[in-house]
Amino acid sequence: MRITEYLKNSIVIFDGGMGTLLQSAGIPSGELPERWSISHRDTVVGIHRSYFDAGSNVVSANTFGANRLKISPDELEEVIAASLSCAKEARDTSVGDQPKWVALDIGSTGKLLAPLGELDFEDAVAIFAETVRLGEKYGADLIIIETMNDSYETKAALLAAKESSSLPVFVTNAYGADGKLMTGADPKAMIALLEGMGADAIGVNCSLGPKALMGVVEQYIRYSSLPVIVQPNAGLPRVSGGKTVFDVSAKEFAADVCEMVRMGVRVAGGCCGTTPEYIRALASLAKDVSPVPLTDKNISMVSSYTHAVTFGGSPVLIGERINPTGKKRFKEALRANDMDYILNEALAEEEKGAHVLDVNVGLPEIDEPQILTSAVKELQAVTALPLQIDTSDPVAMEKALRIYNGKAMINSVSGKRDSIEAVFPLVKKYGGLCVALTLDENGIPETAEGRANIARRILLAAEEYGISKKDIIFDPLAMTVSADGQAALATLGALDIIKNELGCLTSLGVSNVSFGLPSRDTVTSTFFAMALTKGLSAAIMNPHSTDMMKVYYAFRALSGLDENCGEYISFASSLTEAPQAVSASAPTAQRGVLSYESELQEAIVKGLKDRAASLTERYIADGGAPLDAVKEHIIPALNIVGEGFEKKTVYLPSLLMSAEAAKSAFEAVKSHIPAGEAKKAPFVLATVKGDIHDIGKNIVKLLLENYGFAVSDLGRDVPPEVIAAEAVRLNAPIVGLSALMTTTVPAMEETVKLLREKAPQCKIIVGGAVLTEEYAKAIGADKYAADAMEAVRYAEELCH
Ligand code: B1M
Repeated sequence: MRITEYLKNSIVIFDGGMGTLLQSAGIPSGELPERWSISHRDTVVGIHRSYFDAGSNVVSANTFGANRLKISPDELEEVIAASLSCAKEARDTSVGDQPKWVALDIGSTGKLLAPLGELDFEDAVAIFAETVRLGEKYGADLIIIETMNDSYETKAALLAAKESSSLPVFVTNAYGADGKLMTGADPKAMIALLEGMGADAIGVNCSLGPKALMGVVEQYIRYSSLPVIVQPNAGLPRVSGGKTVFDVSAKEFAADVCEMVRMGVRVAGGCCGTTPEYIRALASLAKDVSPVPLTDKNISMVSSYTHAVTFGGSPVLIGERINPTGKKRFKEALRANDMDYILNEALAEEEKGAHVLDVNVGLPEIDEPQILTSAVKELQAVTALPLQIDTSDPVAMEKALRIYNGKAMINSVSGKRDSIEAVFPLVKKYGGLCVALTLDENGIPETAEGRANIARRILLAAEEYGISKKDIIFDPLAMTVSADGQAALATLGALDIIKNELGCLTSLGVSNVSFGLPSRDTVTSTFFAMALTKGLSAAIMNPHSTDMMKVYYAFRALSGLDENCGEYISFASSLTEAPQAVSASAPTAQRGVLSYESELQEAIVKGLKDRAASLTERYIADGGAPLDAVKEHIIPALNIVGEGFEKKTVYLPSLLMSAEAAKSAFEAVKSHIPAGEAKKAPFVLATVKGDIHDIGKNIVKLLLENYGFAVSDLGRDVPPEVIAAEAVRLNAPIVGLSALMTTTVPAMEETVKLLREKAPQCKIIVGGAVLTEEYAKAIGADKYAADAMEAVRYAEELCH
């Protein structure tokens, strides 16, 4: 029986940790565990068998790291074949008579995907696809994608699994103590993404002990319609007496995980630190629990890499401004491939309160698939809002949906056969909430009933493609009221039928209704209010229109959606402070709503690379000293992001984008400070081992060179031996070390020690955000420099 059939009415027990058991069996640190399926076959078979004997229905083959990045292509097939054969032998020779399956286990590649890291999304898909094909070839019954802490890599792995095999796919993510993935996604975002793409079971693994995961698990049970998986660690690992130990006992683990099974979890097992003893205890408790029936939660969601937006409750505002229609400046920007213009529009709409951003870059003379894809890539690097992919070109739509990091809104399908055949397969494959326009080959029906009939036909077609009603949102088409006095009423009539008779979501591009009339905002916002009272779920609208936002906030307050009218009151007070609605392209100061001290700071905080560089150029052209740009703008901007990161309001992707923007600003500064002639002593400079922060170190280098020092910059993450060897080679009188993290100060200390031993002639300057005078003394450095200039002054003193 396929495991997905069995799961419909049963609880499935997975296995527990593999790595901890291999360590107990003596695997040396640094050796790839997957190779043991060949070199220590009996050990691996024995571990799998002990899990089956303990009551597991599924064991995960020893393939967690079996991918081309870690194992050469020649060896990969042999490793995967051997690993699956170990698992199958264990299945065939174990004692229990429970149903048993073996899973191809897929873990992270260990690389971050672009733009956060170097790995291209499609390369990641190809890497996973190779493993998947081999897994299916060598007899896996299912695939488990696990311990993923980045939504984008999870998407790449799931896409590869769906495209390259017909096996059931289970997916689990590793959440931090804050209930989010490392790159920021919360459980609802992952549920939206993975359900949309057709995973068979989803959930949580690794991370923390079962108690600490309870909140995340509850969310999966509440929002997911799929079977939920839980495979926690036996608590957080810690090192004691040179060994890794876990604090949660088998008994406690089994009781906690079984409690989750009673709450509705359908697939349970363990991760790091759990052993067959844990699984035996869990299986014996879980066998007396009746599975909680699976229910369709019927929640309509779209998502970004951080969060989901739910439809059907409070109205959803979809920003309409990333669209060239009627916008000369936007068209020019598109032709010139000026992404900053689009990014600024997006950020301005976000600031004004949009929940989703429509992205339309359709111009006849541009390469729409290419521009739409790059706009989506760049947008998702600077905004956390979900996107609506708006195009009539199915090639562009597919390309954009593929690389979108989340579950997108898709704009649009219509009742035309061609449109349904082009768009619905994409909705099914990539997931999405699809806007369906109530028009067909005969045009737009004039009557409400005519439009509702098209909606009915679209719903039937969606069902044929296996697309759920919750993933369709109908747009009954707002027509221009100045051309037809009955137009708005027909739209509202259709909306009423679609919402109340068909029980479906609705969306309207409201602005069209007022075309050709004076004071358009008055008409549009009144129409918006009328539509909201008929139950409109979402509007594609201009969030810069104060009239529209007034209606939105007042509607929420009047509908009991705004506790104590709090949001309405704060919106109303912001109106008195900043009464004007100004376009995104206006300078920040005019927008009057931001608290950054300069546009340059804002550009860095928001991760706008090109803008940061051009503003730096402008600052210097206007007479600003290049180094003041660093001191007054670049560093304070990074401090804002750093604080946000600490408070968990900013996630790693944004931190990286800001760092990139700071770098490009810094490059601009650099081009205005020519290096002085290297006439002074050699200066060895490095960021210490384990630390990849190099912005501060690069500033130190720039200044030193400017003062004539011959800097040998060893880069970042540099081992003590390399630094010492360079100091010896150059007989350098000074070495400068930078460290930005508490965790890398010990590496600095180690480097200082080694330098004292190997290059006793040199003086050592240390710096970096976490260091203090006392720290510097304690680790034996000669000098602590609070900033780059202090480092230069000290070097000057030494060399005179
Ligand atoms: Co990260 N990061 N980061 N980060 N990052 C910090 C340092 C952090 C304080 C943020 C926070 O939580 N508030 C925190 C460390 C916490 C701690 O240990 N106390 C942190 C963390 C935790 C991390 C990661 C672990 C996040 C993760 O992956 N979960 C990860 C670490 C990866 C690693 O190193 N192994 C990480 C990654 C990154 C990015 C890659 C995204 C990026 C770095 C990009 C790059 O450098 N190429 C980044 C950034 C940008 C920051 C913040 C926001 C800014 C750092 C910076 O460039 N400041 C930072 C928060 C903050 O500091 N506000 C943060 C501007 C720079 C000019 O200042 O380097 O201090 P600074 O240099 C100054 C002086 O200190 C001095 O001169 C410079 C100015 O004149 N100075 C010297 C520096 N070195 C000197 C040497 C000298 C003399 C003076 O003589 C030789």
